[in-house]
Amino acid sequence: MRPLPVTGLADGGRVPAGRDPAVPNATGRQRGITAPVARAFDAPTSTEDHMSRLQSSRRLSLTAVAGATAVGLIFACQAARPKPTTLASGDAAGRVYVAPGQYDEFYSFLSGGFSGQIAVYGLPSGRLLKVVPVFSQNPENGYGYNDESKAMLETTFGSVPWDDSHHPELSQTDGVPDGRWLFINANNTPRVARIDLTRFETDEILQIPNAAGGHASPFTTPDTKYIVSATRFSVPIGKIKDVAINTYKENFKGTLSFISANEPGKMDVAFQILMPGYNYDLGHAGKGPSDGWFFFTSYNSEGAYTKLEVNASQNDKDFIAAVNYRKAEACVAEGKAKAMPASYIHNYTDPKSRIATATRKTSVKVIDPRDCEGVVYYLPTPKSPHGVDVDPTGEYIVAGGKLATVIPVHSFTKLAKAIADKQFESTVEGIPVLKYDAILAGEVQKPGLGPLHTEFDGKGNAYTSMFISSEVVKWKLGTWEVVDRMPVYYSVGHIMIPGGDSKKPWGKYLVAMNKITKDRYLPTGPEMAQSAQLIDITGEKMKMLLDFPTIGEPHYAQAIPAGMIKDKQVKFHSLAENTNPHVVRAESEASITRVGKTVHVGMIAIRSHFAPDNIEGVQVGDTVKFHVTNIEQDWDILHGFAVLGQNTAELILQPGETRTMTWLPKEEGIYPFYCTDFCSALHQEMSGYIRVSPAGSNVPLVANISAKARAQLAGGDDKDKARARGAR
Ligand code: RUQ
Ligand code: CUA
Repeated sequence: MRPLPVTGLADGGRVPAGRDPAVPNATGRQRGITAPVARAFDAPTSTEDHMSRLQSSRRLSLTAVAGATAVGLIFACQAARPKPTTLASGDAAGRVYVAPGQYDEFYSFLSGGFSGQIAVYGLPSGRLLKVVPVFSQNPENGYGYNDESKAMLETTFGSVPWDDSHHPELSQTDGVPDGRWLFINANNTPRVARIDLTRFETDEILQIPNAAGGHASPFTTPDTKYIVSATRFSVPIGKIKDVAINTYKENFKGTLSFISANEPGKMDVAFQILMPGYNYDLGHAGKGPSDGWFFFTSYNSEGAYTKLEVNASQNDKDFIAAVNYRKAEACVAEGKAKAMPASYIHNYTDPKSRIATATRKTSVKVIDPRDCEGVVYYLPTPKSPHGVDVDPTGEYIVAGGKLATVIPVHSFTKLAKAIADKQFESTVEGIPVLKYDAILAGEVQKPGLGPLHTEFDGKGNAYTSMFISSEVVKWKLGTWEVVDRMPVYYSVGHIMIPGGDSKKPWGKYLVAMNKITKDRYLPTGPEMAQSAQLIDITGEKMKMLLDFPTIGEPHYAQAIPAGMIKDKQVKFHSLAENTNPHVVRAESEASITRVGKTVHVGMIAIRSHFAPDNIEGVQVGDTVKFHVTNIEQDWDILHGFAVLGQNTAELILQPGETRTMTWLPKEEGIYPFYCTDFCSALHQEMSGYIRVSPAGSNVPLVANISAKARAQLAGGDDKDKARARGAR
C-alpha cells in the first residue's frame, strides 16, 4: 500500500494510514480520506500552494350472467375469503428459503402498474431486488429529475412524470426469452420502453401516435423484430379530431402498431394497421406453425361510447384480430401503406454520455386492411375477451373471455384452413370474419368465473386466472379438462410462469398477481400493497408457497433463470469512456465557469469528499449547474449530492457517471451540500459549502482545489494523471 498523501485536515489532525476506512478497490488502491484538505479558504498564501482557484476554466359468454358478473366483479374478493388452513403446507418454507448470501433461481420482473415502474424480485424468495424506473420520476435514483435523464419522460404532451405501466416482456430469440432486454408499455400516454438488462436501466422510450391507451403492448415476435402496441380506446384518427362523441361509429378507429425493436436506439413504428373502432386489449405473437402471425383481443364490438359496462357487454362474441404481419410487410414494400402525418417522440439515452435526448418524428405508415387483402381476419370469441395467449407449440390460441362461461381455444391449423376455404360469416370494414365453429379447437367447460389470462408449463398444461372466482385453474391442452384449482387471494389478474408465454417455459413456479389484498398482511390503513403469490407447479397438484407484497399493481410479469443475466452485469461505468461533455475525470480537472447568469461547477465525488467543496461568487438570480462525476471505478460505490433548499432533486451517482443538477439559489447565504449515500466511514464528512451573494456582488467566482488536485496538477499523482490523460 502506498503512503497516503495526507497533507493536512481542517482540524489539523492527521489520520493514520492504518485507520483509513476506505476499502481497497479492484485495483487495490486506497480511496477515502486521502486528500480532503479544506484550508483557510480566504487566505491563500500562494495561488499554487494553498488556494488554486479554478476560474473561467475548462465543462374479462353468458348474456344472462353478465349482470351477475358485474356483481361478481365487485364482490369477488369477499366471496373468496380464505380459510386459514391448507394454504402453505409441508415443506413450503423450505422451498422458498434462500439462505443469506445465496442467490435466487430466477429474476422476475413485475410491472409496477400505476407506479409506472418495474419491480425486480428474486424467485422463489420474493425478495425485492430493485425498482427500475421507466415511466415515472424516481426519487430513489433521480431518474427523470436530473438534467441528463429528464428527456426520457418527454412526450408530445410535454413532460409526463408519472404513467401507468402494464406488461413487461422479455426480448426473445427463436421464441425463447434471451435476457437482452425487457420491454414495457405505458398505458395512459401510449409508449413502449426498452430496459437494458446489463444495467437494469431504461434506455429508450417511443411514443405511439394515433393511439390512446397503449394496453395491448409490448408483446414481442419470436425474434424481437417487432414489439406491438394496440390502442385500447378508439379515437378519431387523421386530420379531423374535433368531432361529436356520438359520431363514434363513423369517426373512431383503432390502430395496431408494429414497432421495430431489434436495435437499441432505433425503435420506431414500422407500420400501423387501421382497425374498426373497438377496444383492443391484449396480444401475443404466434410461434412455430403460427410464426408470422399476431393475435389481438378486442371488446366493445358494439361500438359503445358511453356506459361501456353495460353497452359494451351486449354481444355474445367479440373478436380476436389475427394479423399476418409478413403480409403487412409485403404491403408496405409494395407501397400499399399510406404515409400519414403524425407527431410522436422518441427518447434515447446514449450509454456512454448517459444523456437522454428527445427527438420528434413526423410521419407514420398506415395500412388500411381494404388495401392489403389477407392482412387481418377476425376470430369470433366469447365474450369481451381480455387475454389472448398462444401455447408453446404455437397451435393453440387461448382467449380469456372475461364474461364467458368457457375458455375458448382456437386452432391455428383450422384457422389457416378456414382462410383457405373462405369460411367467412361476414366482413367488417374490409376484415373477413371467420366462422367460430370452423376455427375452434375446443372449449374448457366450467373453468370458473372471469377467465383473464393463461400461461403454459411446457408439459401440456395451461393455467388460467379466474378473476371472479379468485383461483388459478389448471387444464389440459387437447382434452380441455380441468385438472386442478388453487384459490388465490384475492381477484387474480395476470399469472406468470417463467417463460410461460414462450416456446420453452421453465415450468417450475407460477406467480399469481392479485388485484386486491385486504387481510393478507398486517393492515396498513385504507390502502394495502397489492399481492403476489408464488405457487409450485412441478407436481400434479399446485402448491401454495409464498405471499409477497408488490409495488403498485403488478399487471403482468416475466421471469428468466438468473444465470442468463447475472454474469452480464455492468459493475461500473468506464470513466475513460464517459462522453458526457461535463465529465470530470480527475480532481485536477474540476472547474467553475460563469457563462452569463449560469454558473457551471465541474465537480468530482470520491470517498470521502467532493472537489471542489468550497464555492463562492454565486449570486441570487444565477442558475447553478452542478455537473458531478462519481470518479469511483469500483462496483456499487455510489455517491449522492444534495444542496440545502434544492427544488428539483438530489443526485445519485453510479460509479463513473456524470449527472447534472440545476439549482436556483433564491436568497443570499451559505448553503451546505453533502453526500446522500452512505459511502464510507467518513461519509458524514463528505460535504461542502456554497456561498450565495446578492445580485451584483463583486465576490469573485472561486472554487477551492484539494491537495490531491494540486498534486495531480504538479505531476505528483502519476496514476491519476495517467488516467486523466488516457481518458482524453
Ligand atoms: S391487464 S388483469 Cu393491464 Cu394485462 Cu389483465
Ligand atoms: Cu459519498 Cu457518502
